[in-house]
Formats: sequence, structure tokens, C-alpha cells
Amino acid sequence: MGISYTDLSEEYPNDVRPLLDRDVINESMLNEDQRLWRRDGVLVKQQFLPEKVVDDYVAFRRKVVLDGGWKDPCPYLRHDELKDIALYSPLVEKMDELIGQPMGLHLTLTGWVSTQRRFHSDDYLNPDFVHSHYIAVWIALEDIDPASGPFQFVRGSHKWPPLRREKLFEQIPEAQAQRPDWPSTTENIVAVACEEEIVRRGQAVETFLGKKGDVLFWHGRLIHQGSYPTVPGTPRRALIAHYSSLNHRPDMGVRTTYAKTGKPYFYFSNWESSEHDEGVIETAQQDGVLGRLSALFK
Ligand SMILES: O=C(O)CCC(=O)C(=O)O
Ligand SMILES: [Fe+2]
Repeated sequence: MGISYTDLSEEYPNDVRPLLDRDVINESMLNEDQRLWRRDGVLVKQQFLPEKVVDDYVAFRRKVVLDGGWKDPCPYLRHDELKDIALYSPLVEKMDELIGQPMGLHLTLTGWVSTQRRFHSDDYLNPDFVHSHYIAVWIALEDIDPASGPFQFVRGSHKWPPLRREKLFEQIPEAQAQRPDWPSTTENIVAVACEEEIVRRGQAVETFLGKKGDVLFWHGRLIHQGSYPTVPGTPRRALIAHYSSLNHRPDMGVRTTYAKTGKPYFYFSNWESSEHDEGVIETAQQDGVLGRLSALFK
């Protein structure tokens, strides 16, 4: 027997969960999106982002030559073009409404290919005390090609006992748990346990084939993955952004507000330097070859 989902998970107390996840609430007070969120742990809003917000970001993003995007987690610190979309007011306000807390941006994944990160939930990747006062969004920047390795998820899996880091650490050598790369070296253990649990519960895996401007919001406890592309190399033009409640991240001390939209983000001095852009950003004007390459994306 391998390591099971039960080995890796444990429910946490009702009173530390976000309001909409508590056992007993007054459901008649909820709006439709909150009701769906409580039930499914995932919410899709079609054409949520205005075309201009998407087009402006895409025009800027095309300057990034590599489909993998920026290598660091916080390019938004250096580029207002990322803040314009990831801190677009109605987007953040929707999250505030779902978690019941003011949400701040702390991670953007800018690659235009699938992350190929196998099944997991995001909550156990964060410190315990966050207790899923956490949300991530998957913004389709174009109509998503089914061959590109789309986002997949298990509706309602946010109600399963959540994956816990300390439970995982009980299963692996201490030396491995102490290394900062434990999320990637344990990816397969977690994925196999999740896949077996999906089968055991007889649950369907759903695929998000967003159209341009659509947004999928997902719960920190939702089981999801970036699937493998069936046609490797197929672009998947999306922006993924992660947010935590300002009131649940004592580990991320510095917060600031994006003046243009009035929405908060977490600040990390180590990602501020423009050296993180070196070798990533090349403008079409600077280099004819790269210019021709980016023209291919049009
Ligand atoms: O590549 C994807 O669609 C999923 C990425 C993911 O798991 C995450 O951002 O938490
Ligand atoms: Fe994830």
C-alpha cells in the first residue's frame, strides 16, 4: 500500500475556516456566487474581465519571449501592467466577497504553457494558520485550446479533509521535509494520493476551457491540476494569480496598495530588483529575431 489521501489529510476546526466554509451559516443571506462557492469551491465568471484589460496585459506580456513567463513569483512588483489586471477592482472585490476578508495579491504565474503541476490543493503549500483564507484565479487571455493542458478540478473537493503539510512530513524523511524544494519533491506522492481519492469517491474531473476574459476562482482546498498538454508545445495563454487574506498572513508582513485600483498586494524586497527581468524581457524593437518571434503570437 502506498500513501493514501487519508494519510495526508486532516480536517481543521470549524471556527478557523472562512465564513462561507463553516458548518452552519444563514444561507438565505448569501448571494448566488457565494452560494455556488460554498457548494463547489470553484466559481466561473464568464467574460468577467473587460476586453481592454485583457488586451493591454497581453500586449505587454508578448514582450516576454519565453512561453514560460517570468521565472520569479512576483513580477507584479516590477510591472504595473500585471497589477492592472491582477488587481482589477471587481476581480478583487469578488474574492473579498467569497472569503469574507480583504484579499491581497502575492503570486502571479505568467507562463503561457501549462504548469503541468499534478493534482493537489494549494492550502497545504501555505503555513497552517492561513486555513484557506486563500483564493486563486485562472484568467483566460484567449479561448483555451483543449490540447494545451488546461486547468482541471474536482468540484466540491474543498469539503474533503484538507491536505496538511505536517501529515505529509510524517510520511517522508526529515531531511527531505527540511529542504525548501519539498513541494516539488513530494508532488507525485500528493498527486497519486489525490488521484486514488478521486477514483475512490467516484468523482468527476472537470476541465476549464475558458474563453477570453473568463475567470475561474478556486478555493485553497480545491483539488486541481495543470494537465499535461495532449499536443506538447500548444500555447495556453492564461494568467494565474494567488491571493491571501490580509488578516491571515503574519508571515508576509509588508503590504501596500496599488494606487490605481486601490487594491492591496504583498511586498517582498527580494523580488523587486529588475535583475529578475534580465534575459526575460526583450522588446520587439530591440531585437529583430525576437520581434519576429513575438509576431508569431499575434
Ligand atoms: O497550471 C495550472 O493550470 C494549475 C496551476 C496551479 O496549480 C496553481 O497555480 O496553483
Ligand atoms: Fe495549485
